[in-house]
Amino acid sequence: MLDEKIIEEAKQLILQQNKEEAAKLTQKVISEGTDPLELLKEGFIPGINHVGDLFGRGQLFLPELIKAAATMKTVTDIVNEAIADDSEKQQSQTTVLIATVKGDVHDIGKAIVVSLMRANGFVVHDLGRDVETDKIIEEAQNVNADIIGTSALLTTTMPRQKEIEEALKSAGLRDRFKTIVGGAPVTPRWAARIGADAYAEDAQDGVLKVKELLAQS
Ligand code: B1M
Repeated sequence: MLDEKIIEEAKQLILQQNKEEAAKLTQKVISEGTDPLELLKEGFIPGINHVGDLFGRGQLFLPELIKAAATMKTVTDIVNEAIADDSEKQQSQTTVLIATVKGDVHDIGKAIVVSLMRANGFVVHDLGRDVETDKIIEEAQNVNADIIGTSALLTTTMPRQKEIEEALKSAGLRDRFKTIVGGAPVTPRWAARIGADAYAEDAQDGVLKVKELLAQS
């Protein structure tokens, strides 16, 4: 369990866009043997969400949002590396293809999802961000994926997740892959509406949903 003071410090460091101190705090927590995912979940993620709220209300501007995002990226890179080091790397036969949809460059959350899935032994092909629907489907076939996972952070890019479902159907490939959708504005209702196989709230839930989908098939 993390100390309340550390959690608060993590939130503040994101708000202050203090990359160096945020990196130091993350290293310290890892070296003390505390779960770094808890630091992300309880401290840094609420911090960046608060930044997003301030930005949305016009109380903080794009340069600050970019600096806060860079701070967030630094700490998630450190955590992702720690998760990878920690894993026993027992590779399963499950292949997941992941991408942030076209028009969307948000990839901090997706990177956490990718790391945790890899740490759980899944083979993950990460196509990056701003990826065209056709490319996602083509690559899913090339790598013989079992699951296609997509992330969307903008209400304007969520429809791309629907486009993927429709493109899979028209290519006669809908039964070939299971699909998981995630991202801050995405909801279980949206997932059901577009016909995705699962919705994942966060990285841990993403791993759980992959396991559930595999158990069903
Ligand atoms: Co932008 N942005 N942003 N942004 N940004 C949001 C999303 C916004 C809500 C902020 C706000 O206004 N309140 C808003 C969207 C509003 C809307 O859609 N209605 C917004 C906007 C408007 C924009 C721009 C348009 C701003 C501009 O240019 N004027 C622009 C768009 C660029 C584009 O994509 N075309 C933009 C740009 C950026 C930055 C580049 C500066 C930066 C992104 C940097 C990067 O990712 N490399 C950025 C950031 C950092 C944010 C906020 C503040 C934080 C996002 C984040 O990293 N969260 C965000 C506010 C918010 O989301 N509340 C905001 C932390 C991360 C760990 O969480 O990504 O949600 P998240 O991932 C979670 C879960 O969602 C889930 O697990 C993750 C781990 O727990 N998950 C999955 C995600 N994908 C999953 C996939 C899965 C499973 C789970 O399976 C496949």
